[in-house]
Amino acid sequence: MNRTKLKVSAAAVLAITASLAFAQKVESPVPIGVAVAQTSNTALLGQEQVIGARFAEKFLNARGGINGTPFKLVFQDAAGDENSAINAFQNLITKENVVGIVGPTLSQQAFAADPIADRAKVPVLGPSNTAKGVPQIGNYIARVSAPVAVVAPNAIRTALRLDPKIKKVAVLYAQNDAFSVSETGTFQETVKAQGLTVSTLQKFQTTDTDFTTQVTAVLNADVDLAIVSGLAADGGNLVKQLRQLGYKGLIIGGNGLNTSNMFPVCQKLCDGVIIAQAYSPSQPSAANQVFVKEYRAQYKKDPPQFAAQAYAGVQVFVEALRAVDRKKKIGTWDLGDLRVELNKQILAGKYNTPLGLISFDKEGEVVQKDFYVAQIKMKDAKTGSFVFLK
Ligand code: 1QQ
Repeated sequence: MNRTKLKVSAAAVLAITASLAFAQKVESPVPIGVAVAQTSNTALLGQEQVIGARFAEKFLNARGGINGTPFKLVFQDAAGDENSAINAFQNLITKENVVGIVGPTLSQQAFAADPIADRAKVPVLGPSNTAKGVPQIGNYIARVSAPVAVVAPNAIRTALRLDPKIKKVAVLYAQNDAFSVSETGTFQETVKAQGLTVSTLQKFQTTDTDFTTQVTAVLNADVDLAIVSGLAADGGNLVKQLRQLGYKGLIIGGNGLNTSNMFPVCQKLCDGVIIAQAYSPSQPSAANQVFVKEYRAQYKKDPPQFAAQAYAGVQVFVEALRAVDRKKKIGTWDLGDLRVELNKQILAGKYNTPLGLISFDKEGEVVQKDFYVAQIKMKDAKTGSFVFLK
């Protein structure tokens, strides 16, 4: 009798030890992963995301964090390629024990790294993954970055308002980048839907620096509008070479050119490029007014789209964590269980962000109302700004 009792309790001890080894408490401060490009050419885009995310960390922690429990952002450089994004995600999930991840910077990277988080049941919010198909990667993948299908057509409609005589269009895109391929698809459909003609379709690589072939084709096609889908360094060089070789018509840049970090590349020749926006500093939401005020005070300029979207990504995590914490104190959750609950809560909530009021559909696609178009105005070779068009 006594021996049996002893056996049972030994088994119980074993079971408890085993469950302790697997159960993992949520750390304090609560770690939220941020895997964006801090190095490589993609850092031209990622730098603004780091600023936006840091800004949200400071601002939201100063307002109580997660109902009194602070959170911290854990950064892992996802650079500009797929492997770096995969490594960053793996580190955050298995070594840093994050509750979720804001990242990566590029859709091209999301298609490689997001499935890893999805299999590990770790919620991901894409801060700038706008290609078709990103939220459909898995149940744990959502995005705060509105898709190209919704954002990009606005640039063409605005170009037509600025110059109603546009008929012939050159379309150029980076064929080695998933976002650029997706965006050019939307641009080409919109061009046709507006009754315009794609007179030449030119491809390049995001690693290209010489665009003589493509620019020559554009000049030969005698177009009124050139539409570029690429990233910041290649896109900036292409814009520069279009102008240097004598192209005079309007230029639309896609989301990959949507940063003042492109100004050092095309300098004065960036002037006039039209870019659709998923964010405006004049967004009237209370959340944005506070964001803009504090951002201006710190950086002496208006916040750019990529900063606002990264801010929104962190904010969604924090507000969803607050809701989960109200059900059961954050520090008492098992990490695996919390990640699952957090994912459900993200999809269930509504968030009053600098992008305006956003929510998600059941696939994790962002539901957002307001979109804009801006035009680059260069003051001199180095300084310029995005002027929002009515
Ligand atoms: C994507 C993008 C990039 C241009 C954002 C930095 O929209 O890869 O989806």
